[in-house]
Amino acid sequence: MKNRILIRELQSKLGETVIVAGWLHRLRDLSKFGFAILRDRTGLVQVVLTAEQLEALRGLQVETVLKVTGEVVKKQSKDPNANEVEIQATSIEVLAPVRDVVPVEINKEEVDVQLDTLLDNRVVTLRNPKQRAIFRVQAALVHGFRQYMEAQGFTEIFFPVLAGAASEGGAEFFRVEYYGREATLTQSAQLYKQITMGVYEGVYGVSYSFRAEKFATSRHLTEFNQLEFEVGFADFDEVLDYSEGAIRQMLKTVEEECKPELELLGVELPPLGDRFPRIKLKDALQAYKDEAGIDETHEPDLSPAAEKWISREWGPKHHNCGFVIVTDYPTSKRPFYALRDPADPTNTITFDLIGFGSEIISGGMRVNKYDDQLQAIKDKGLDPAQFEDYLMMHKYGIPPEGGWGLGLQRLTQNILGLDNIKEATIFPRDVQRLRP
Ligand code: AMO
Repeated sequence: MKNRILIRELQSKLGETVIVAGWLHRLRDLSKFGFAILRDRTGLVQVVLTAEQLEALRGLQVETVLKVTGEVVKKQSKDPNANEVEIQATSIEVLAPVRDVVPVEINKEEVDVQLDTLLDNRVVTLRNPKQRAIFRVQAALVHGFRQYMEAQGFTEIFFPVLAGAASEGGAEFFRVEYYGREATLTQSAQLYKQITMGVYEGVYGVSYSFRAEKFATSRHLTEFNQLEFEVGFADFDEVLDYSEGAIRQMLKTVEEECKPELELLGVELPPLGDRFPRIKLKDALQAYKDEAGIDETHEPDLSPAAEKWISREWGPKHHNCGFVIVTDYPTSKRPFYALRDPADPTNTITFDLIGFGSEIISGGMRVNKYDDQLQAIKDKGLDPAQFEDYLMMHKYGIPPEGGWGLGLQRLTQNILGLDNIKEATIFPRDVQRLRP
């Protein structure tokens, strides 16, 4: 809209006549005069209405789309230091009327409804400033990821979503009818990012991952995004360094780009310490036993409770850091492409990065020799014929390499302290939900 000013910019327009546009967030009717609170993508502003203007707005529902022309004036306030502005309206135009009462109240600080109601009404609940803020933070995380990867000189890849075979093994994949034969939705970009190691040496991308999860949990979606990364000619420590570097940049970008959003959400980002602690799985389980008194030392993985403890208590206490890198997972728990430890084939050179509550990254070094990969596929009970294209890269030479995948919605959930991952997913899909 020509000459439109964003609400965020009004502060510098004191005394000027401006045009603003947005949604009628609230109407405060004081009978002889009143205020309209207008909302745009940058915030809220109070519009002072005359008796006639108020009368004209009385019949309108909240969320009516308005164009307001008026003078920017200093807002009357009891606090002499308050520096807010408001608009003295000279004209108000309805750009789009609202047909029905909004089904849930979205103009309070919180949308005070159950999660399912929040999501059923996503079309409008997303307009609440706190809901909106969550996905601004998410966008900044991705922005930071791209900034970091570009600064390393790596190449962004756009991975396919339809594939002929499942990429992570297991049964958690969706089948799709594809011109009379069966295709799957990719569980990750794993096979494709590895294939590009024969060319680009360092790649990254934002992928769509689909998992036919059997149960709804507070940390699992059936569709989510992974920030994918793969690098050649690098050793394990370098792969870990890249994961730490990316997260540091991502949180820095959030701080730079999303100050108002963090303030609105009342969130302080997790501590990052000097270096993310790196600990072997067996030592992490031992610490959990020694310090938290819970013995899971016989387990091949960290339980959700152990993940929470190590990243929210152990990491902050010992390293002033909410991110903990756990390494050395057993071969039985890792996929067919995980490189085995030459000193102990029951162990893999892999890691999970536990980020302030739960696992957010999984990764490690990969098998890069043809015979080893063929054997590993067979050892996992998979059919090598399904992996013909993938094995072609091993046949024709890829460097020693490693990488990782970061669950975007998990990271958003954890740094913002949201109870359920669906709150960190703009249009979540889970076992029950396929709308809106
Ligand atoms: P993995 O299966 O561990 O590894 O997934 C990587 C990261 O993605 C997130 N994640 C999920 N988020 C929401 N809902 C789910 N159902 C879900 N499942 C996983 C987590 C997890 O850490 N190819 C490997 C990565 C690699 O080795 O490069 C992979 O997909 O944050």
